Amino acid sequence: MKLGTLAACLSLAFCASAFAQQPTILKIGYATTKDSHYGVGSTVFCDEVEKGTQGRYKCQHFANSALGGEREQIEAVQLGTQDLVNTSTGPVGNFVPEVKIVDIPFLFRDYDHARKVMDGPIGQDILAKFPSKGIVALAWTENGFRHMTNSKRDIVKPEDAKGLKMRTMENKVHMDGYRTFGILPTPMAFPELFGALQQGTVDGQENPIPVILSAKFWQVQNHLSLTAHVYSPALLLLSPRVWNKLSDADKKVFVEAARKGGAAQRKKVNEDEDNGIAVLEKDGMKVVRKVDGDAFREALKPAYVGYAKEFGADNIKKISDVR
Ligand code: EAX
Repeated sequence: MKLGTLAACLSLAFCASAFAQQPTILKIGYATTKDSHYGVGSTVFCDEVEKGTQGRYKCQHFANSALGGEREQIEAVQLGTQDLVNTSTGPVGNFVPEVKIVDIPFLFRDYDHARKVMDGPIGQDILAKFPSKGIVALAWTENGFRHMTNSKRDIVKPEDAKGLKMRTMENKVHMDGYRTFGILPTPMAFPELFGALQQGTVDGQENPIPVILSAKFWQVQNHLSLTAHVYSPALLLLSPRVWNKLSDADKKVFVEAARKGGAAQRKKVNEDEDNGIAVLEKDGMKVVRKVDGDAFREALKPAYVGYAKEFGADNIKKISDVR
């Protein structure tokens, strides 16, 4: 210890900080703002990790896709150049194919159903598939049920969506399903989406209310239809480079923190669903609340033939049957 530090040790606080280990800073990234659902969930996770490790681990937040699109961020987590990403499942199936089944449109009846599946054996088994692909899945978080927006017209039934060029996530399960609605799916990374809507490269997009709010899509889209055509799960993913260095006790802290983060994120999704639609309306969006869900489900039937082939009809049924 330097002499100056020794002198400073006469004051207890200084002394403690002189001996304290420098905290490890974890880079965490997500697509939307810090006050959005992803930011709220990530903040709770980070606070819990900091508390549970007595300050040995802290986070640095990269909101608003500052570290790139979700696919890029997942790749970076896999490589270890980024520590954490709180991401939708959009591109995740390209890394861990077992995830794809939960991206099937109209698979989940409502939030209770979706959350029960994710928290139950089916969802937990999927999390266990990640390590063999070089990623650690700490917990399910949540993006929310996706709704369609566009700049052309009200969408009540699939015929209204026909011919609309809609940005989708880089997700084949979604794209196969949306084609049956008559949409022309255009996959694109999220950071490019606002500009594409603004320039009219695409007519529309689909995202949960918290994302539509946070990304201010009301500035470039005037029609919102509450189609809730697919549940969009999300995940808190950690780099194995970090995980493998953690003690067993710290691993527990991280997993428990991720679960708490996920719970907070879901709560924020609920709040946005409850209050956000009126906000979007006030901001100028025309909202279609009464969508012909049966017509959309009927249109989707041909896609389900493909889903059954790919995932097994019995596996899909196992998810539908969860009550
Ligand atoms: O995860 O790409 C998307 O539309 C996602 O829903 C968004 O990035 C939030």
